[in-house]
Order: sequence, then structure tokens, then C-alpha cells
Amino acid sequence: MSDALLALGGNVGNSRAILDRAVQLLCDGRQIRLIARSSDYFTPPWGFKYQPPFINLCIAVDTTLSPRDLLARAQEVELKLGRDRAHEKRWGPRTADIDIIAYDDLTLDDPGLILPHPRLFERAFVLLPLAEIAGDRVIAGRKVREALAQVDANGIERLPPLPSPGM
Ligand code: A4P
Ligand code: MG
Repeated sequence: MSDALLALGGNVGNSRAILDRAVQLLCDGRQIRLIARSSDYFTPPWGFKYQPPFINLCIAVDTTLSPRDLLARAQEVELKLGRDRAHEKRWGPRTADIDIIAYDDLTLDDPGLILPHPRLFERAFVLLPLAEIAGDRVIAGRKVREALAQVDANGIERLPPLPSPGM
């Protein structure tokens, strides 16, 4: 069994509902078990600025899948939720993007999978939700909470939980 940290984001459609569904689809309770989930965060667009704000969140999971199989599963979920890689631009709008941030303490540099995620330490929209569930975790020699203190998190808002259905 391995542990992994994943970051989810989206800015097309009802992102909170879509990402909630993404967590449910991904964490089947057998091969991928949800251990912790951050709040949802409202985040200004990073990279390509002329697009709607994103919703971002992070999860911690236990998994029996290899890193490659975990990525394949994440990409299946992205597709199921309507992601269309053929028509999107780099860092542009998307319904659901799922990145693997870390997988145990594994370091990997393959064409299709880089671990830990190479742009993690530039991204407050990942570090802020990640610090909520794994602030003391050390990734690539840096503690998540300390890495968060080094980035500009202006404009990011932690959102209250959505009312559960039936309330
Ligand atoms: N890949 C390699 N390593 C990994 C990994 N650790 N996890 C490969 C996931 N995928 C990994 O992915 C392109 C390829 O990266 C995949 O096929 C996989 O084999 P992609 O999701 O299309 O990524 P991308 O958009 O080209 O680049 P990147 O840097 O992953 O960007 P994001 O995170 O997808 O960027 N602003 C805010 N506020 N919040 C956001 O969530 N997201 C983006 C999209 C831009 N701006 C944003 C946000
Ligand atoms: Mg991605």
C-alpha cells in the first residue's frame, strides 16, 4: 500500500460539483481509499490569466495502484467528467484536472509522469489546500507549510462546505 497526494482543479461548469464527483469516482474504496480531503478553494487563474477563476482542492489517498495506474485512473475520471484534451490550451480552461503531487517518497522523471509534480512549489493553488491536509509532509526536501509561506496566495479563498443534499 502506498500513499499519494493529488490536486484537483477546474473552471468550466459547476466546478465544485464536478470536483466532488471526481473525488467520488476516483476513490472507489478498494484500490484507492480516501484518507483526507481539503476544503474547496476559490483561486485566481494562474499561468494563463484570461480565463475564469478555478476551484481547487487536494486529497490524500492510500492506494494499491502503481503511479502509472493511478495516473491512468485519474485521466479516466477527467475524461468521464468531460475533459477534452484535444481542444484545450496549455494552462487554459478545463472541467477537471487531476495531478499527482507525490507518491510515497518516489522520484520519477518519465515522459508521461514526473514525481513529485514539477510545478508544485510555484503554485499557491496547490500548496494552500495541501497544507490543510498535509502541512508537515516533506516533499522533495521541503515541508509543505514552509513552501506555502514562500508563495503569493493573494486572492485565494477557502470556501465553506456545501450543504449536503437533503439539508
Ligand atoms: N504528467 C506528468 N507528471 C504528472 C503528474 N505528476 N500528475 C503529464 C499528472 N500529470 C502528469 O497534463 C499533461 C501531461 O502531464 C499528462 O498527460 C501527464 O502525462 P495536463 O493536465 O494536460 O497538464 P498541463 O495543463 O499541460 O500542465 P500542468 O502544469 O499539469 O498544468 P495544470 O495544472 O494542468 O494547469 N490556475 C488555478 N488557479 N488553478 C488551477 O487548477 N490549472 C491550470 C491547468 C492552469 N491554471 C490554474 C489551474
Ligand atoms: Mg494536469
